[in-house]
Amino acid sequence: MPRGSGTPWWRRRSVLAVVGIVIAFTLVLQACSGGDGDSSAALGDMNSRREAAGLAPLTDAQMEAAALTYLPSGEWDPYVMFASGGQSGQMFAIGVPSMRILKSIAVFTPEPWQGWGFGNLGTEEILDAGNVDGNRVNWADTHHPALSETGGDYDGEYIFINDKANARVAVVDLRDFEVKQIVKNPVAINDHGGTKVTPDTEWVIEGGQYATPNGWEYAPVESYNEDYKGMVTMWRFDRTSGRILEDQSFAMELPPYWQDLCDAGKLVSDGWIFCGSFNTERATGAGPDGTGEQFEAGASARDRDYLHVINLDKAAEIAAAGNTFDVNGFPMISLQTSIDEGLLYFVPEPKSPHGADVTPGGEYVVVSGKLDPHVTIYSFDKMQTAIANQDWEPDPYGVPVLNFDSVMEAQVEVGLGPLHTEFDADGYAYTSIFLDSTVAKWSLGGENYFGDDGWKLEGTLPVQYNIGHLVAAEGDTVAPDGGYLVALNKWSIDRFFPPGPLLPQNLQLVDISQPVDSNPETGGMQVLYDMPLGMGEPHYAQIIKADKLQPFEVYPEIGWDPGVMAVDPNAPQIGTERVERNGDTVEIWMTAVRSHFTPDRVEIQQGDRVIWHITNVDTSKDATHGLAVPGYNINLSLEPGETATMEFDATMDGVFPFYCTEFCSALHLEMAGYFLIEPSG
Ligand code: RUQ
Ligand code: CUA
Repeated sequence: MPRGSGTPWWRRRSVLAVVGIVIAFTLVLQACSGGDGDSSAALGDMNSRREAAGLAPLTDAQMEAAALTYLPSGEWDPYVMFASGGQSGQMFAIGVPSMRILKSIAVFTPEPWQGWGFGNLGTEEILDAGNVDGNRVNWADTHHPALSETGGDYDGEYIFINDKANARVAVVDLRDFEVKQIVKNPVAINDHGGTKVTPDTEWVIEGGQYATPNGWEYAPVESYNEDYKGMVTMWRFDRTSGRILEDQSFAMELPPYWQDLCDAGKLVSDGWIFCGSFNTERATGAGPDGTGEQFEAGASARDRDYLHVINLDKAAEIAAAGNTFDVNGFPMISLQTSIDEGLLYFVPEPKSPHGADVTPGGEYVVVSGKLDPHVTIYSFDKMQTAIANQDWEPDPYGVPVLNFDSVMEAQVEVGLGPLHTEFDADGYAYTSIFLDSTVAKWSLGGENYFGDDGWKLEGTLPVQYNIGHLVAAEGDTVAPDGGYLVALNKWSIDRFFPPGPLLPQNLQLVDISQPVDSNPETGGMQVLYDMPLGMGEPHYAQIIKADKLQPFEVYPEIGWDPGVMAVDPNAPQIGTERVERNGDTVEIWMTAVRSHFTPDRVEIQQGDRVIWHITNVDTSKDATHGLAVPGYNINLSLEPGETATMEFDATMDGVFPFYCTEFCSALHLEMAGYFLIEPSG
């Protein structure tokens, strides 16, 4: 467990690294400036070059920040951040500390560079699994990525992410950074409280948000209190197949409060989950005639809402025993069963709460109140005592509400509009403060951290502007790394050139490697870098040590089907290329290699059903080929070894030159072919 005493290895190393980089930088500058031995003269030299380029001069501190984020060509980032892509429906992989974008991973939204959803049947089937009542929903609002964990620590194998808009969850395999599965939640049409995973990734948590009747059936809003329901869904994950097992998953019915972000217990609280909520007022909005109260006021009227404390292990037993009812073919534990079996408890949480973050040792749950200047820290141990002592009052549905004073451990005043909290290796917590636009650093108390010296604000760092989530390196695991933190800011006014009225998000890299007393105001925190991201609004992100990731360099065998992560026995191979006709169906087996397709002329009849297989038989790193077929909305990306299949009806006649869309060789333009469709009749 991290303690306040002693300097962890990474801090010593980063201090040395800073000193080393600054010295090296100075030496280089001295060499360039004729070695006059004066670092400010060297800085002056650099600044005169900046001035000549029309840039403002740098201070020493800014020069240091630049040196701390600059990676020379060829040096890799020690960390990778996975950020949700917000309205883009995707997920972004970003190197830390350079903040270089490595990939926008196609998830819920078709993406042409990766050939995601443009004719490749494997990708179409995954996207179709996320259909809502048969409708393809081509976008998503991705919120919370969750890396798979072993023993509460990231293992680098999978990452999950939710779609808040449509209540869907996707599974990404980190061997190829591609989505393998999308599941649509059968009981809810929207979500928010996920994804989070349990410490060994047995369960992927998807909590609800805006209450609807189960299965989003129609019910008049007048019957809100009886017919509308909240939910949390527990998706069973099977690591061997890399799939969510829908038939072993279940949901829990909750009161129609609006459930918010969840977190899984760990170590001492393993087996439990915690979800915030708001709108325990059960406001239902204002109609056009002015009846009712708008949600903004109606859903924030009460002083307290409820942290949901759920006994997951016991709930899983109840679900496995079949003590459930059926919603769209999916098992759901009724609210009454949860109450009778002791699966669900509430804890009052102050003033429009947000965030529920479990400390590294699992001892405490940290909750913020959007309209309360404190974070409130609850003790898991005290919750268990309160449960054992029946120290509670029922809510209107009969759910036990534990006595606030019995379970509250501490409150720390951190600023206006606190949201989310992450942790470092030394026992400090970092909370994003939306209204103040700051990151607050505070010390954890209790015997595993700073004891009686804890529960204290240590400093605040201004960020630009209005931070939502924040993420520290491995900062929500049992063993946070510290070192780096990224503030995911919602507003970026005046920070960058404005590309029209829609401004990019501002991701700010923060150095948290320095001791509190190095800067009493900020508690040692320092902004190093501003990164504009004009691709969607990242909500949450997670940062993993890069050496925990073991991605394929090329697919292991020629003819690899990424959808099943195995060789497709029907994949075209060198020597098996052919075109076969069977009635009105034409089946093509084609290979691609630098710089040709085999065959590169295919002639069919209008009205034929086309089944087109293609394998990239190249085996060298990054030798990707594309396949574009004009007019038919087809575009594939075939990474080395990959095979894909398309199926379509040749409705249009004409001559369709198909070609490779990746500039793969000197004769890339020659990597083309003719697809001739002779008119029928
Ligand atoms: S919660 S608005 Cu991540 Cu702050 Cu979604
Ligand atoms: Cu293959 Cu260009």
